[in-house]
Amino acid sequence: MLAIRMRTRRRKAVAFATAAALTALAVPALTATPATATTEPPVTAAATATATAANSAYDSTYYKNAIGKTGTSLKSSLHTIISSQTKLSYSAVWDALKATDQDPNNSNNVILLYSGVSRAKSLNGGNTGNWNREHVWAKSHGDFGTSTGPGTDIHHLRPTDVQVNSVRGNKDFDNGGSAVANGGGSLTDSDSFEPRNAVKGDVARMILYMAVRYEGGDGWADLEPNNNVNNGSAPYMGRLAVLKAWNEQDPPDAFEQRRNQVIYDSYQRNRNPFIDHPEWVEAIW
Ligand SMILES: [Ca+2]
Ligand SMILES: [Ca+2]
Ligand SMILES: [Ca+2]
Repeated sequence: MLAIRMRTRRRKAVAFATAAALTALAVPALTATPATATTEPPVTAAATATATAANSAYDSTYYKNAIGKTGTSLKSSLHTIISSQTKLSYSAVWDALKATDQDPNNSNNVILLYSGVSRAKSLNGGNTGNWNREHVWAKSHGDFGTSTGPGTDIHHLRPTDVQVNSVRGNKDFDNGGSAVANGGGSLTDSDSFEPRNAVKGDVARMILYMAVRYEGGDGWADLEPNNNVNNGSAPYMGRLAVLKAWNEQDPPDAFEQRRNQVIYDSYQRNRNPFIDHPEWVEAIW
């Protein structure tokens, strides 16, 4: 299936985020230094309710066919909704990430996902000290590569330090391990990676977006979470129980919500439903 996949190069359908879009959402100060456990917000029902209420404008429009559903019915509706999207080429992803992951305190920089470091946008590349395009859903899990499709879907593509990206590799996500060098508090062992606390929920919601968006259509693998590590090239990502806990532990913040909005307004025209409605994780899984 994958071997015969041929894709035409899509025109870069990229409208650069306008200054208005970039500043439309208030973004609180975001430290450029790695977050620590002590900065983790407590899990509260209010946090989830706030995230839901903040995006209620989309419930009667974008999400109207999904509202009130649960389980496979909800997943199916969301799949249909979010599959209507503009697709980027892999080369266009560089500039997109410079907008979606811009440091709210320094427009010349991006925030690196795992380390929390603020680094110059101009330092994108493949060398030590550069940032590159991390596939949070590791592209080997389903072997989708970097052709236009899941491998260029910026909902799960994030700037990361080249060396930290290499340490993560294609490991599944789980708790535990030893500290990753320059990883901002991220941990790893031989078969899994645990991101720093401040982005645990972000990682969970990216993985689960991918599971809903890619259901086996268009020649791409059906991506799904499971409770394993060592998934290798199978189209699965673990561990689901841990990802669900991370979604509760780290609710969407302004940076993550702004990112979703910039992707929707200026790039892909689709949304990550779990950033708008984190409670939908439990409703489906
Ligand atoms: Ca492990
Ligand atoms: Ca977060
Ligand atoms: Ca799927």
